[in-house]
Amino acid sequence: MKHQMANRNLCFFLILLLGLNQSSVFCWKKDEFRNCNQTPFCKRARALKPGSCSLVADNVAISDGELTAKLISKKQDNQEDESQIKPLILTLSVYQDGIMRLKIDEDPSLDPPKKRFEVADVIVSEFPSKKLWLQRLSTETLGGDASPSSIAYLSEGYEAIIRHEPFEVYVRDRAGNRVVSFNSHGLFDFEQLRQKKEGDDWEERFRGHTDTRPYGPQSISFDVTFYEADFVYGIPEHATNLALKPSRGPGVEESEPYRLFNLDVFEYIHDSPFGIYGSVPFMISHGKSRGTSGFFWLNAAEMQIDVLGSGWDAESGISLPSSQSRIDTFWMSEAGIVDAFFFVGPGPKDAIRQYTSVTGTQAMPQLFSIAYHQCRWNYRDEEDVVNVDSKFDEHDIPYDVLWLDIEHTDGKRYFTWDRVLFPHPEEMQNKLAAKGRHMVTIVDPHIKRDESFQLHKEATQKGYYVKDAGGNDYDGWCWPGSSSYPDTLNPEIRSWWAEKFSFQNYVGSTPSLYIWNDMNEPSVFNGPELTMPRDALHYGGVEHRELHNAYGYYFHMATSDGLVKRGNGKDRPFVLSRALFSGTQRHGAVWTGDNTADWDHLRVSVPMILTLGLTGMSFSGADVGGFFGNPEPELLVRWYQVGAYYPFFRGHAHHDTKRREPWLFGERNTELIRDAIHVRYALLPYFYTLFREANTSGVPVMRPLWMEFPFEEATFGNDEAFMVGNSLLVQGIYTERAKHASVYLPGKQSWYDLITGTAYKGGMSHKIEVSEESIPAFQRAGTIVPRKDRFRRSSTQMANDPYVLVIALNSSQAAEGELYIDDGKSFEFQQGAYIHRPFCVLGRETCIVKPSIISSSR
Ligand code: NBV
Repeated sequence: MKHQMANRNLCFFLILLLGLNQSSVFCWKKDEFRNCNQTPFCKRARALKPGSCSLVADNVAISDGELTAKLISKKQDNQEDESQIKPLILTLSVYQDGIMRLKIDEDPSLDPPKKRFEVADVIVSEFPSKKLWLQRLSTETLGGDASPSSIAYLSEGYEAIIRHEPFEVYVRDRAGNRVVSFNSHGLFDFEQLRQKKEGDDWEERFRGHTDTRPYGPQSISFDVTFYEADFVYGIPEHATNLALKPSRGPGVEESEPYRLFNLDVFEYIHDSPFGIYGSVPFMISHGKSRGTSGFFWLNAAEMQIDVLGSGWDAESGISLPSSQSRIDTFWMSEAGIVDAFFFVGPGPKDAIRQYTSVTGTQAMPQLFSIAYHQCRWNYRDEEDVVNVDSKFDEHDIPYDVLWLDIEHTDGKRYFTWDRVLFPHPEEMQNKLAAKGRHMVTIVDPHIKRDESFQLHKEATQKGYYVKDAGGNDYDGWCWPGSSSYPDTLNPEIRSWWAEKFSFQNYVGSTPSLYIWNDMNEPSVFNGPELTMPRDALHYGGVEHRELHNAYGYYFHMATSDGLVKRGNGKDRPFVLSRALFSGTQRHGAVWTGDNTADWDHLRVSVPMILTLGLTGMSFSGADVGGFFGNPEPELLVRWYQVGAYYPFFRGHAHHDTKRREPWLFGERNTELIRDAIHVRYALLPYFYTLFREANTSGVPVMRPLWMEFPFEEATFGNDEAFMVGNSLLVQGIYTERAKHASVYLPGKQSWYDLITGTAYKGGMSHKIEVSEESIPAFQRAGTIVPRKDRFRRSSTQMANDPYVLVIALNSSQAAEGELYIDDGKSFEFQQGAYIHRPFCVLGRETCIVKPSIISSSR
């Protein structure tokens, strides 16, 4: 750990010493993290040749409404063959709304050495009831095949097919066109658990760390093909483009596969397939001729995914049914089972609705939490808090939440206060609350191993910590020094953890205090790749390698449950988490971690947030201003102007940076930042309405252009501009001293500049003049955007202010929009205590209000 800290300090020291421009310096320690070649399962899988899978589907039948089969090796009768695998069990089930689920696991009746881990608590409880009971299978020989295929009904327009030999699974439409397929290139490989034999060396070593790997190799890999696809997107979290570039193939500069492994990456760079804090194994494809489809692999072990450039399989001899465009991908995971979901789309919003019907939609946030947040590592003491708070008022800048980072605690013991710096925490929170403001404190998962710390004593006595490979409480190094980590995979431990947030247990907390979970990948300074060893043990004998990517998810879930419990289930929680996994959207907000104050990071924040949105996580943002380094005032202002449209809007900075509250850069810059924040406050009713849409349908608040204009090819690769809902288009400015921006405005209708009202024609690019005052933003003709135009100190104080409807007529003089209102705080909206009003201005046609909008008020 000393070494780690020394590195971090050295990195900053170098920056200071050299006085270099931040944008040209990065201290990403590539060598601290494994690449594919240093990761045996990845290296092995990447070396597989198309067609190497020798499995055939046998005993294909219907049982309990599902299709079942055994996957047997063709080499079955060769008893001498060491590589022979035992039959695997396959089940294929179908669900309402075009969802197919494929599971492949070892056969429990053949006594594998261990039950492989199936990720629990991610699939929503309602999902199983959407299963369609399969009744019939037709078995036919398709195309030029020698062996039969079994065909099952999937939905109105689609069928699920399992080809027996060679084994392949796919979805096709009724016209016979394929949509998504699995193992079409014969790359499926499943390393079965086996007893260790003499001479087997299963250990893996990396930079002085040894992984004992007591169960040996257990990886899984396979290929997935998307048909009629122009691009693939998704699989966050990476700092890279929205449309995923191929990682190998002819003419492609071979790169690492996209890695999904939750890691605390110090000073991550702005364009890389390396894994950072979160993992969502959900990919979406989109193309102009067919639309969208999706594939999700529910698996929490390390995953690596290749996007294969066309022609990668030229020598394989495998030819797939013709498709204008096809994108092949290759998925590899260290452990777990195949639990895969195929989504037919065909619209972008359909695919997201289908995915979120499995993993849940965005939790409805409290209204205050979608307003502006002010954070810094650290606001030093109560006086600092009072000053910052009053300066916002002095400068007439609204804000809703003030954050306290790790230094507010007593020696990094979470749930405590440094009583010298923060002697009156309740009073401090109450003062903020009097202005309708809130506070957030940080609670990380590393618990200080200090005998006099009650939380540690209790966790030790109850046996609530994650264990090391030897069965002792795992002891790692983090901010407090020697630390242990609660095993929140266990529901009992989650509920114990949740209790810690009661007002009685969390001394000094008040109802206006909310929580921030950081370092929950988990980050361990002296662990391999700065995380927990893969052979550490969890509840039920689950190895850390099997659930690593979901560790932070369970911790976030337990924290969020804690906030619900403390208010007797009345108020919605607010918990920001750095680590994330599929389903995180149900538990709160996320942000993109420790970015850097440079233009590239400002630019990449947009595709990063868009990608999170595509995978159901609407409530996300990036540190405004950049966490590391000191932004030039121009960059800071531009960041506020883009950040005002992030679903989660928070300014934050590292403790080594200069103070950067909005009023510290001269009057003009203060004014510009104030204006940017005002834009957000004015649009709060619109944002809140969009959050409700995300909450009911999964469709994200911030959207790629192609989600609204799915047939307009010019939008598919555009990740510099984005939509907020269906009505606003925003173009970020990512360069210094920009005078013009080229903005593509899609669709046949016009667009109106948000500030000047100037109309622009849709379906073309415009060279727009840019000033320092704002970034280009437009309202689409034919829409109505609700706003509140009176500025107050906080969103809470705007509660009774009048609404303003901004109506942008289209060429038929018509427009429509909607407004969602509830108490902004409680769960009563779930009982119908809300108003959801559609608006519509009559043009020449009859005004038809979307039937999906239900109005309700008690
Ligand atoms: O708690 C300190 C920081 C926090 O400010 C930041 O937002 C997190 O992403 N934390 C990481 C730990 C240290 C980072 C160098």
